[in-house]
Amino acid sequence: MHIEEAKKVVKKQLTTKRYEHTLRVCDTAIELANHYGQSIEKVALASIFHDYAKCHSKETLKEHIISYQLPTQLLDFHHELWHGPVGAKLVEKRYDISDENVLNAIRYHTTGRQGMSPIELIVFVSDYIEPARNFPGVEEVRELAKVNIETAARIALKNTIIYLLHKNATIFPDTFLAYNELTKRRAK
Ligand code: DGI
Ligand code: FE
Ligand code: FE
Repeated sequence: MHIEEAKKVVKKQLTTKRYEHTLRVCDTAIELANHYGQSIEKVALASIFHDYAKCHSKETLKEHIISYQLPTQLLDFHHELWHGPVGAKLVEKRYDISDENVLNAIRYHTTGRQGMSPIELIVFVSDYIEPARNFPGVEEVRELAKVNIETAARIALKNTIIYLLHKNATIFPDTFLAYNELTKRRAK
């Protein structure tokens, strides 16, 4: 699917605010793809679709997790984590997108996971640093993004884990697995 067509399709699924976030993530991700010599097409497609299911109700997301037999472990965690895996599945089914790199970048954009590819890392970090984000610590991640994408992702994960701990929230295992892997690699 071409990027312009993908934008049209996604625009219909999202609120204006969410669609504008999506376009900023896409621009950020294209810049990083250029910087790291990764496929512009794949990174753009994944970032345009990353929040495809974000505006679905909690009930609808839950129904999709059950009917598509996505990991039911998701249902034991915050519903904020559901739109990535559901979005990946819907995009695969509805638009015949089959590239695993693109689908994984959509699927894991919220939690991260162990073994993220460069394309997944770029989408993950771009979602965190797009220009309208103002999380505490985001500026450090913006600066790191062009120095070392793995370090940028590690700090984004660290900040999110700290934020969740302060809220007494649970942390999905994939988030810890991603953080641990990137931290071990850094220590070497
Ligand atoms: O969809 P977006 O708002 O653009 O961003 P996102 O898909 O990264 O959603 C991020 C939110 O999910 C973030 O504010 C924290 C929340 N969240 C809840 N539980 C977890 C979690 N994030 C991670 N990484 N891991 C969790 O277990
Ligand atoms: Fe998201
Ligand atoms: Fe997003």
